[in-house]
Amino acid sequence: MKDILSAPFMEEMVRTTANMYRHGWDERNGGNISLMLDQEQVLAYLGGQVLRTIPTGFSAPELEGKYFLVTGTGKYFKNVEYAPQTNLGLVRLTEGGTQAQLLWGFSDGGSFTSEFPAHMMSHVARQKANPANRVVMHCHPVNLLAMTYVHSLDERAFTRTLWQMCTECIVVFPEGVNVLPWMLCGTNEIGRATAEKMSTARLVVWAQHGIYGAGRDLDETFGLIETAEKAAEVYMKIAHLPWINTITDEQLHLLEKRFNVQARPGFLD
Ligand code: 2HA
Ligand code: ZN
Repeated sequence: MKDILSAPFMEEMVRTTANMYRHGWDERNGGNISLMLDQEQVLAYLGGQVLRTIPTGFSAPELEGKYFLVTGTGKYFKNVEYAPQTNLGLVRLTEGGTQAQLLWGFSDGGSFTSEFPAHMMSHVARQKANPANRVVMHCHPVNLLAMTYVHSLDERAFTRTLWQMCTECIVVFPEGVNVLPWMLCGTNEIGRATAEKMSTARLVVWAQHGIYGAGRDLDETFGLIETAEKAAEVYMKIAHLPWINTITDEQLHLLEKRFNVQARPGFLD
């Protein structure tokens, strides 16, 4: 059996958590990632022996038999690269998604992230929107967070501001961002609300908390959050200054045509 620590998906997960930490997106135990894996990918490294079974507290029949590499509750992204086996776990969902069989990791007796419901429900929503979706990522990027204190949380208004802050934004996330008002985190309720927002966009802002991103792979998802966060950073640098130039709707339409993307209907004039 090959060493799972040298699996490409493991190396990428470790690199990604380290990168996110260095961006300042994941202080202390902030943030969490789940990566959906194929059975063949997993069984190349593990015999499939179940170490223990952890109840999930929700049901997700669509995810029956699916495998996820996921960050642990209370664990620090900063530490993942030094002890992947303690800070990450690999689980298979069974019994209609109500149970998670631990196949590897959480070696100190730990468990998956407290945001597991939001992750799993978002995977269901994104798989429906695009079956190639494999990743859900949550973190606390400072400028996006700051923006939720000073900007309207209206999704059209929030999206348009981000699109106006960097030329690339409308190309990277033409569907825009969705926004949830402040809600109690770690609950099935915020999980359901996040998943509903995920059906129309790969980015969901949690006001006064952070952001959720989803995508085909870790790079795409990281890049989505990175681009939105850069736009929010520009906004936070200029929000209090006289604003004498912008990217116009006419120019945003030019970008749509040039890069063959379709902006969210109704979001451009
Ligand atoms: O896991 O980010 O939202 C820590 C969090 C909770
Ligand atoms: Zn959080």
